[in-house]
Amino acid sequence: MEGNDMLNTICLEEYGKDLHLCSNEECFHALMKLVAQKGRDRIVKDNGRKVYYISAEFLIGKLLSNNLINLGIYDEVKEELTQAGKNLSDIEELEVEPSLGNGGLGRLAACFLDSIANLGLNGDGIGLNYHLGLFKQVFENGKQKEVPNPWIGKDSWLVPTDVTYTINFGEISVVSRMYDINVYGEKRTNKLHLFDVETVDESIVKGDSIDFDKSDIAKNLTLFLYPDDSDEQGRLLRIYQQYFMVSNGARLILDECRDKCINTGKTFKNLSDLAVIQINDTHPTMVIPELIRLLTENGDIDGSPITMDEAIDIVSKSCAYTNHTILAEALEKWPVDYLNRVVPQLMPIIKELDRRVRKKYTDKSVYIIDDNNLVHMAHIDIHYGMSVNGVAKLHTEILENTELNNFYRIYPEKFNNKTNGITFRRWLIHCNNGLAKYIETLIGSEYRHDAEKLKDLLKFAGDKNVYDNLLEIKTDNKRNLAEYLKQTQGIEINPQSIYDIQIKRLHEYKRQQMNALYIIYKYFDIKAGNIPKTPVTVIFGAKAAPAYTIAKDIIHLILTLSKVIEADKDVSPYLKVVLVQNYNVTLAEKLIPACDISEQISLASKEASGTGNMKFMLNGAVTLGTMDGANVEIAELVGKDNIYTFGATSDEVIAHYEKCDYNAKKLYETDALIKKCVDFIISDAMLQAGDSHSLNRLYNEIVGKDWFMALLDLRSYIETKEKALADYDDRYAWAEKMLVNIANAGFFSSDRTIRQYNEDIWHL
Ligand code: GFP
Repeated sequence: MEGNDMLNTICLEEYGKDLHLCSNEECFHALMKLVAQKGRDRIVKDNGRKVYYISAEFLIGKLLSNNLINLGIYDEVKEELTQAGKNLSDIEELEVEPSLGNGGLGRLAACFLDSIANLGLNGDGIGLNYHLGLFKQVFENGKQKEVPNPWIGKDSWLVPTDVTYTINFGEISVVSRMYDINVYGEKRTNKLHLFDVETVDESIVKGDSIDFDKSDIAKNLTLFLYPDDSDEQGRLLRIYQQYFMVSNGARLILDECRDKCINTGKTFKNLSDLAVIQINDTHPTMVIPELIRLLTENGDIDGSPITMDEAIDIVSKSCAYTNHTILAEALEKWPVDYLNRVVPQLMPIIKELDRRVRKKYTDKSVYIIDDNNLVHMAHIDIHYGMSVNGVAKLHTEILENTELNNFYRIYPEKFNNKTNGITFRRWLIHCNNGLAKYIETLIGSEYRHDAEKLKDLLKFAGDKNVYDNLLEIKTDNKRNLAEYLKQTQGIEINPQSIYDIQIKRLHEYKRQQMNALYIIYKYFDIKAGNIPKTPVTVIFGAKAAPAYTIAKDIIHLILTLSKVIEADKDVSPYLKVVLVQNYNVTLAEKLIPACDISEQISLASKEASGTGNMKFMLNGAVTLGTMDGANVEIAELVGKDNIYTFGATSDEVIAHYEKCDYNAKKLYETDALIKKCVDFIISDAMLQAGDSHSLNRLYNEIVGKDWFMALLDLRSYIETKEKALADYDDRYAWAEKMLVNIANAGFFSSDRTIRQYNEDIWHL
């Protein structure tokens, strides 16, 4: 068939045999070739203004199917493979997922690169090539163990380039090399540039651990993302990594702009006409002083000098900052002493930036260097960038009115909101192709380019035939997930049960512990004879940061609960608890299409946006959540009948923190239900099945502190979740909620978000 032997042609060239005779490995390799061939036509000459998205994380996921979709050859390739007796998903299993991110921050960066390329915009990513990734999570004796997660194999999408720089630190210099991953879009091919150090040495990692000599920078610089920073060496290493990323990035940007200047008769004074640098969270902040340093030290393209005033002006017009959290722990502050040791060449510039702020403002809270000699990275971004954005309506309001109010009063014009989004190409068309195709039979394929068109689905409200089909697709996905978990993790779940899913980084503010307390409630309820009509499977996926003790205790609690419930034959047929091992993008792609209830239960005001919430809704799950982050916007879009909200409002929570009047112990002592649930953590059954030290520590933390107020919302959470579970049994009423959620998800396309970044900030 014409056009349908693309792969076969490559197989003949590469292996001298037909596709059907090739192994899956050979097919994978041939597919990579095909993608490279097709993507080549879309390489557009880089002229004009370009956005550089700098980020410590890019959680890109497997790329094969995504690339085929973005190149518009997915269906054809799938068909050709099927004809040859091959299966695309089997081949995809061979691909190793790049381990270059941690959570929502990194996944957002990946969705953004996808949308930038698909909208035909000129924009590349800049990050680091961590060889062993974040870490791979394995469970041993009911606890998380971290092991290296090597992902760069012979068939990786990384392409080495001849771009290299010598990067100087206080005491040493290293030589970098840039590797590229192509980002294919419908309209153009962009790049993700990942910098690496030539001397990196994986063999310094001790055995099957994530432990290594933190002082040997030349060998360890690009081993891990977020290496343990619980000691001074670890914190210094983070600064080494950050400077390495931005110094390489800054040089690349200036080199590319130099070429463009020569072609267009511009100079570095016009840098902001040629480059806009989006700083993703505070990790890349040093790009600001580094660019200023390079401009003042090296001068303009013709060698003429650039003054400090000019350099600051040029850089301030080119940089924009995105804030992703209001948690103090994540707003980085580096001791002057550390910066002096690692990047002494930047300190005079940072001091100069601070001096200028002090000259203008008396309010100490906006200084860059505080009285304790800490450098507030976000303050550099805000004073010396042209835009500051939050990532959901509520989050931006909190930044403006509370967290960054002192800055907002100085620079109201810089503040803006860009509600996050997700790429529908990965999070619907790829991961839930059955649903995507079905939607197409109802409303046509236009929604693929204009996500708002999903609203047309509302015409089918009340159509039982459509409801039957939606429910059937969901059931298929649930069966597929059950099979996948059985095959890959040996976990058995019941596809007839309700899938209630919470997948995200493990953090107390995201409140996996509150979900665990609900499970305990449910356990008692079933024990008391209240058998649910439909069994429930509560599924978690979460990694805990290696040095975050309480988060690891929560993992232990979930795994221990899972064991205790499994062993209890009165309860286990109706309630199952699962924590999948090593949650990543690949697993998310299987979990999300299969989900019935999407858990978005952060303490109001703490989750800047969330993006999992959007993926779930798009795939027909119903949200159970607090009025936090983008949940607020989801609730506005779907209406109160199609979402389950509960808990304290963000104003109430902020007031509790201000007045310091939250008292977990009192709630525990005065509410018998709460006490019963919390006490179960250290019951005989749990202590026999788990580790008493860890369970006791967590119990004490919850009763004595509960910083993220799980006990405050526990009662309303239990009530609301019970209501959602009961509603599930009215299948058509539930299907209507599914339909309304899918139909209203269009707003959360990252194509929309990127259009807004472009209109308001980038102007490409
Ligand atoms: C962070 C925030 C989320 C937000 C993402 C992307 O994600 O609320 O949606 O950034 O902006 F917390 P995590 O890294 O915490 O998952």
